[in-house]
Amino acid sequence: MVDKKYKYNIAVVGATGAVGRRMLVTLEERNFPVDRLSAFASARSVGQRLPFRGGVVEVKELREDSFMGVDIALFSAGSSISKKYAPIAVESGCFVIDNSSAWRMEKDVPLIIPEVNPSALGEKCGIIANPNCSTIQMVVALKPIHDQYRIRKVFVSTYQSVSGSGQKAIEELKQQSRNILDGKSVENHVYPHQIAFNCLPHIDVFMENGYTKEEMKMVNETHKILSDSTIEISPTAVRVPVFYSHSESVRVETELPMEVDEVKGLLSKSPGISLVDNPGENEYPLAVDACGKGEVFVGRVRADLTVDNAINFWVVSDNLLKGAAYNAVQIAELVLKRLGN
Ligand code: 25A
Ligand code: L14
Repeated sequence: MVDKKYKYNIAVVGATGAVGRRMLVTLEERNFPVDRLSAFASARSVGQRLPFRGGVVEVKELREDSFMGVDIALFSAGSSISKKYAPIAVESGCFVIDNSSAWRMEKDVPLIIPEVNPSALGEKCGIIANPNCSTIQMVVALKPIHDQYRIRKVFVSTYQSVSGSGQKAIEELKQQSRNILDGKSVENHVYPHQIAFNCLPHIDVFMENGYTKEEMKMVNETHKILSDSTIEISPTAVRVPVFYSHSESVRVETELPMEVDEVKGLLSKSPGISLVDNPGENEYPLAVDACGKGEVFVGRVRADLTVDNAINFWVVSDNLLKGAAYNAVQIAELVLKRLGN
């Protein structure tokens, strides 16, 4: 395991992807104590040069012996790569922070949002899982409300950007938009239908209960992160033709009564949250404003019209940052703290 020392050898697996590139940027921006940075991807990307700290890092092909001498490995290359290579990386003595869904619900794998459940990191750990992007931004907003008023039910609809499905989906939305505006026909490869100028109530695969896997991740991961399976959650996940940042409409019912102004005060001083709630000036969270930022933006906080103990709000965050790369680097910082640095 990692020795106490000032700088660490870091590997990014899936470094050429939409999330991997932001992992490099976030390590740099947060001035993470990196000694050597290794960038891994598939054979397709070997030799590509990625910018890092004023220089470049050359991409290498991921192999079983890639983790020799690595202290912390950040994975974002999809579930099958994580299933195969995360145990190999742990075996070579490094911490793995995994962004895929492969390990999240495993009993001994901590599932961490640093503002919400840092203590779940535990004493010994090999693989640490980064939650799903839609779950992270919702739970950052739910946590202070749950602590204060005890949440009973959550109804949530998501408006998720295409970058969640990786770089190929970003290209698909661009190409389809151009073709439609030029009066040409469109092709779809990543999604089952045209995404440009459309909304798809379908993210990840359908399960037997009629919900999608993305929707069930929001239920199961929230229970695990908040250590409370009694919270009832009813999700609908929708893909919208937006490039970056996910938005969510959330309705929360609590055991104790809430005052809207009190909830706003609570949210505004909670870690990782920025309250943007000034409808008189047309100010509320927007995907285009959240893009490139690490916080979770909350607004449109208002009393429910049907019962006393419920509120509605709108929550927006950059899915590639707080939903993935930024949260992963924050977890890496927790690991360093645990090591005494
Ligand atoms: O398998 P799943 O679970 O269904 O996951 C599907 C995809 O979702 C993305 C990720 O796509 C993943 O492949 N993803 C996963 N978790 C995500 C999350 N939380 C997530 N997206 C958002 N939020 P991706 O395309 O963004 O990144 C894939 C990365 O994995 C590398 N990879 C693939 N197979 C591999 C492998 N690495 C090692 N071994 C393998 N067998 C993949 O590398 C990429 O880094 P690549 O060599 O295939 O590179 C893809 C090429 O795409 C171009 N490109 C990507 N991003 C950009 C870009 N070009 C310009 N700008 C960009 N931002 C490059 O040309 C690159 O070479
Ligand atoms: O489970 O397609 O983290 O938007 C996140 C992105 C699943 C797919 C996860 C998408 C992925 C999702």
